[in-house]
Amino acid sequence: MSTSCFDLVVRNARAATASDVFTTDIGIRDSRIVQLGSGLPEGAREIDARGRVVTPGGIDAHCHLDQPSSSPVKMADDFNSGTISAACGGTTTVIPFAAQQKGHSLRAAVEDYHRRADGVSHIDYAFHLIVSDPTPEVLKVELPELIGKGYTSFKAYMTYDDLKLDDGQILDVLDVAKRHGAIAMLHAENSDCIEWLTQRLESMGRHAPRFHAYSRPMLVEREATHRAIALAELVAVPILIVHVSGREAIEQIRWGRAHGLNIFAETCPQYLFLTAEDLGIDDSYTGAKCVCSPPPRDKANQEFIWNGLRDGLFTVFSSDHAPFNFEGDEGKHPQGKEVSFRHIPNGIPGLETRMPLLYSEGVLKGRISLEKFVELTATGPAKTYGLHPRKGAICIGADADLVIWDEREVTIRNGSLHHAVDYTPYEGMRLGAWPACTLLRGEVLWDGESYVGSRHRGKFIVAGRPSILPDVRAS
Ligand code: DUC
Ligand code: ZN
Ligand code: ZN
Repeated sequence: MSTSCFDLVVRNARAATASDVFTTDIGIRDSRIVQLGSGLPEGAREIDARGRVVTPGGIDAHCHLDQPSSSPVKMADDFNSGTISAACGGTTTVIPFAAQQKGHSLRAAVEDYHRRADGVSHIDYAFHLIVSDPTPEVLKVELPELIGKGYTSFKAYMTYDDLKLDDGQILDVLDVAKRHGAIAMLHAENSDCIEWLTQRLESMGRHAPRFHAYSRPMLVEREATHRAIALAELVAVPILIVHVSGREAIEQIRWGRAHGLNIFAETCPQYLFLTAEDLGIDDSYTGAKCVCSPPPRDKANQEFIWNGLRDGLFTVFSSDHAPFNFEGDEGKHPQGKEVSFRHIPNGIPGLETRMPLLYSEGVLKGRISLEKFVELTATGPAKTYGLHPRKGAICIGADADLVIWDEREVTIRNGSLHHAVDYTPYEGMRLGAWPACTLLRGEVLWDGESYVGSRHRGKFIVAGRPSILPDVRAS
């Protein structure tokens, strides 16, 4: 009986990394990549990837799973359905949010979130924190302690009454990020402007979903983006602006960078493939399906986002999966009614479609290179959130998280997706690729037709210092 030195060899891969595309066999042992090269000895198992692109497993660095909401609203996906769905679309690591509730401790949020994920997740996961109540205890004790334990990123909101921080509070949390080596993610929309516009729209009887976009024009995102950059400049700390929707926020980020500031940015599929018209061109309620914040803009803004993906403005491409059903009163019909736009839960599903959409519309249509695709969907998120090079890389020592791509025609149908949400905003869209196989640490989770993974394989990953932060030795 021969004993192989590999548990698995992925043979003849056209391996794509953030810097190169090359043909190689990938030798895997004990969940990790242990050898790259041609003509590797036979493995205990073999997968022939001849003619196929193989990329690192995707990292969805902005998604919401089983995040508590105020009753009756409830997310449709928990860590079980959400992570199966992610795996079937080529994602092997998710970073959702442990959200502090005002008046409660941050530590309690993390403990609660572990109870929701541990033993349930099918793929690996780290947590971002959401800081909504930066008390002296949170700033001096809890946040530094949690950063030290591997929660090295947190989100701060400039809008939403139950989450938002004022400028002084944002300065306080940025200062903690600077001193303890974390990256702060900012949701940049001006809360007072949104409230003022919302009240005006409501007073004119304008309640339909499409007025959500009118209540959050680009100006409110532009102003808050500029303010977030100014606050970061004052503290002298890098920040990342999440879910950038179009030209005006991009211009602010370019301005910050031109002034030597370390401003990073994320965008999402909804800003490439949806427009404000998807929220309705009349007062019909189906537009509620595409209510998310910031709202999708227009075709011209989609082009600004593509340019930013191409030229390095964006480091991270995430789904911002926020899974609310359209039917039923737990989702987009709270209280079972067609409610005014201000009460429609914000968010759209997108975990499973994120990677195929960008591969198909970006790589196959010549808008971005394969290397850029890998950078945006895997390597960039891994570096930004302290998971690199264990995650987001095809290199010796990395976890064997891989996607083998099948360049075939696929029509997106919600019935074929694996999330628990009753719709997809991309219904009927025709793509040119879908994963033929998703591997997590050398185990097949998705074989191109079915989910074949076993439950509970997902592990919590302790995040390190984000590698996009300045070197500690330099400070
Ligand atoms: N906007 C957010 O900020 N989070 C969840 C979903 C959304 O639309
Ligand atoms: Zn947000
Ligand atoms: Zn979000």
